[in-house]
Amino acid sequence: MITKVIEAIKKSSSFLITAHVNLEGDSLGSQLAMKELLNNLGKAAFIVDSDSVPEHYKFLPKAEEISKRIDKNLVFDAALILDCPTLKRIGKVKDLISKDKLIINIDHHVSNEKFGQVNWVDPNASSAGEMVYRLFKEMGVSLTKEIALCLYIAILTDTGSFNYDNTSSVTHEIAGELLGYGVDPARVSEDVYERRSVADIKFLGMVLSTLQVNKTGDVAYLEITRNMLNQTGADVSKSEGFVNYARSIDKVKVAIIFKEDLIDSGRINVSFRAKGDDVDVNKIAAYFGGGGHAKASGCIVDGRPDEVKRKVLAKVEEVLRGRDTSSR
Ligand SMILES: [Mn+2]
Repeated sequence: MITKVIEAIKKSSSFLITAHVNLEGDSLGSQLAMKELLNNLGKAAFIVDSDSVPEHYKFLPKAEEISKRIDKNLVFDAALILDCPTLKRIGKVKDLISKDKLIINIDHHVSNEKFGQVNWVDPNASSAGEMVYRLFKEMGVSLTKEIALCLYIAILTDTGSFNYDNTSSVTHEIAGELLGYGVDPARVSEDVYERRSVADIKFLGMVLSTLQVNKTGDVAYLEITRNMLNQTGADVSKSEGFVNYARSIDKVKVAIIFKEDLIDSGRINVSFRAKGDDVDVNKIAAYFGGGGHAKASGCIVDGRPDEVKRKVLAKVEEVLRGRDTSSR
């Protein structure tokens, strides 16, 4: 609950802020805004993330202050974790959080495991950014253009530019208010979506050429191999959103992208997107130990690429044909 979060914030004086691996718009925007909120309340706060800030998000205000250093001597009272359904998702930063630390968990994933002492999980929120916005309002801290920009990007990216069904009138009202602080939507869209390199577009072309569709035409999937990254010189963070090309095909209900893990070749990162209300892909991801939202989820599956593909596709077919026996 938000009130418990506010209490916990008031009680502590120094905070470690972190979010999930594979940083994107929501995790970055919500963390940067959170740090400003805490600083404005006279608290010490620093952001440490397991992964680096992707090149195309480095324009975010104070993004350069985000550290990757796992310094075991860091002193803080509470760890504030944003946009993470499980504690494991924070990656190496977990090593900084000893058992005695207070964990404040703020998230909007329906699959959240409530791993904190204080948990505020709201699956109806469009984004972690929207939840941080609510903290600003509840705690009476005023926004600036820079904070508004961070929150706007969090909301914009997590709603697929206000296209997904986590978009509500509230989302638009908040976005409208944020624009009032001087955020320029055309400029933001250019910064976030239109600063691709030639290598990125060639990479996209290569990924699209792997497109396959099942016999019934309701499952479409794409593949990313390490080889493609080596060949094009592209960076894997640029594949955010590629899965939506598979989802955009008429009659497709489930779109999947299989990404070869960059560190461990024996595992595949699988992302799911659902279209329409027939399939809850959070349940499919959960079957493989992952999670997320009903319309967007992910998991990591151990095995060779062809083997993982076969297993995952079989499960998706089972759910689609209503033969799912694993509901839990
Ligand atoms: Mn999010």
